[in-house]
Amino acid sequence: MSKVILVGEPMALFIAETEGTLDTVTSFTRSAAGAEMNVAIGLKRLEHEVCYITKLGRDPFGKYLIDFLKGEGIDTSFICFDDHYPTAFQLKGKTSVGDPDVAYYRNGSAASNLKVDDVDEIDMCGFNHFHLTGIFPAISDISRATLLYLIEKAKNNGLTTSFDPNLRPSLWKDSTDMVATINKIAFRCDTVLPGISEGKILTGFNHEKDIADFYLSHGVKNVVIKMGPKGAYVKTQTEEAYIGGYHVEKVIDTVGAGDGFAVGFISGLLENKDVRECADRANAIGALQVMHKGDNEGLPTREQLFGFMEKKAL
Ligand code: KDG
Repeated sequence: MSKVILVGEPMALFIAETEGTLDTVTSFTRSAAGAEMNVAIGLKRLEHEVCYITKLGRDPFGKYLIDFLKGEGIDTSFICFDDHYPTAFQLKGKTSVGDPDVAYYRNGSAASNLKVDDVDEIDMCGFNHFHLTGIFPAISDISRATLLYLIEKAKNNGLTTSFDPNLRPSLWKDSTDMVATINKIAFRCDTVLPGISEGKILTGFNHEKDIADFYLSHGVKNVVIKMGPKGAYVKTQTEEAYIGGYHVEKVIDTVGAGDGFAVGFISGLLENKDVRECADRANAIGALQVMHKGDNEGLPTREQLFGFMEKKAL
């Protein structure tokens, strides 16, 4: 199996026990969130070796998250701690319709203070793949510089790269900066995985084929556009396909579906599958994720994934 490295900001996550606005809910369940961490967990459950880079505060949330990551079997040897800045956390509402409300407490967090100096000794030799998202460069100028440094380091070491734009407008100074930075990063990566509405914002085009062509013309090799329940559209220099989605019994929590999708596509690539098979696997994990509460609880083992995919074939 392959060795994957990721960088991101993990957060303690408090999920509301009851419906209602976040200021009125009195009871929450704690778990863990963070787009890149979700992808790390998913790839590990599919038996790839995973190493996750971040900075945590020396506080109870930092202790909780490092123990959680270790419990998931993720290599934490490149995680550093900060004595002054706290670990981030997030509140998430409970809802039966649409996306839940979220509130972030991550300004001035330890991860937003992860500097180039903290990562320059990391040896990427021996890793196969680097995955990143548009959240980490949004949390501070420091994390943005560190991410750009790590992308170059990964490329210089011959790693393949994948990028999920994961647009979070509330984390950016303005949308011009968001679009310019996200596209600058996307053009440096082999595989780009936008949602259809993100693709429209980032390129100004409305149709998935034009969005894909925009990225292909800037050097991206695989453009994979998430189309919600309809599945995915994938385009490379030589092929294109629409891959239908999986039946979802009941949507419990939409957050983390894109991370599950990324897990499916990346794991397929690492296992030398054709892009159509990668997109099919991506759709399957996206569907499994939305049927579970929490950001990473629905991410399957190999057995669970292939069992679920087989049912569609019947
Ligand atoms: O993709 C899931 C993420 O949205 C969630 O885990 C929290 O990283 C997060 C974010 O910044 O929204």
